[in-house]
Amino acid sequence: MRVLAINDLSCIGKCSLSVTLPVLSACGITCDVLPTAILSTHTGGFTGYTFRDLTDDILGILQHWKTLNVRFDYVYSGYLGSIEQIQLVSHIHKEFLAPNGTFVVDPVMGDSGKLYDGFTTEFVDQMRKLCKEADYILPNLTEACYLANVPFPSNGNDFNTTALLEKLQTFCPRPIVTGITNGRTISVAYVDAENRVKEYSHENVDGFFCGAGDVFASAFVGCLARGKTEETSIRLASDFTALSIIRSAKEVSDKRYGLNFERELFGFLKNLEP
Ligand code: PXL
Repeated sequence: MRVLAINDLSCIGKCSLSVTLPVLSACGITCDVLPTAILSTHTGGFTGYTFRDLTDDILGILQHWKTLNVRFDYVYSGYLGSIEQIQLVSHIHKEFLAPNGTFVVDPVMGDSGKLYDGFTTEFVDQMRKLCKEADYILPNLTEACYLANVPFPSNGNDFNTTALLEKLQTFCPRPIVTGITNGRTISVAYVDAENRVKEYSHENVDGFFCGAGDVFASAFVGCLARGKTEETSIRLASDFTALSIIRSAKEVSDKRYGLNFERELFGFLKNLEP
């Protein structure tokens, strides 16, 4: 099994490829990478970061890969630096995904009701088109609201998750929405194989944890690639993410430096391979 992870490399802050590589390797899965940009840190809370767009390099990399005839069992895309890169991911999906392969899109664009630095509504529109090609999309609640064109809830309690999932299903049959808070719980909402809306919840921990979505998405892809069902993959990835957040809330003083997911990897793997 080989996964192509298309994501940025943020040198500091433990998100994107610096999460995906160790998590997929630990799952026993080959993780090939296509870096979309190199940043000195991620953009969530740091200022003055550097950002090198790698679009030109990607074109050369893809040309070389064509000569190798490579195909990937999974293509998993995350943070994309430009609309041109969204179009390149669509091309990669068509050219490099193995027959019967799985295309997973994490439409990384924002959090806490807002788009990240550098993202526009035009980017959201193009990302929605990419989501139409995906087997699974993994937006957080903010990204899901932007994609579905519904207001971000100021109070999660009166939010209609079923209506949100239905809207997302008009362009992707398998949406999995993370980070739905409701009082003391935080949930992942999805539609199961019988098209029933389900939620899987954990205790909510206050604060913004950059990279949590990448921990979830990487673990989800790793579990799928190891042959787990979608539902089991959601549960294992959520447990791993929630435990990493709970640990980090206690141990990491500056949350910008990312989750201490490393210390929860062993427990995650024990559940993956009981
Ligand atoms: O974890 C999402 C993410 C990925 N990549 C970059 C980011 C963020 C969130 O802020 O800034 C560069």
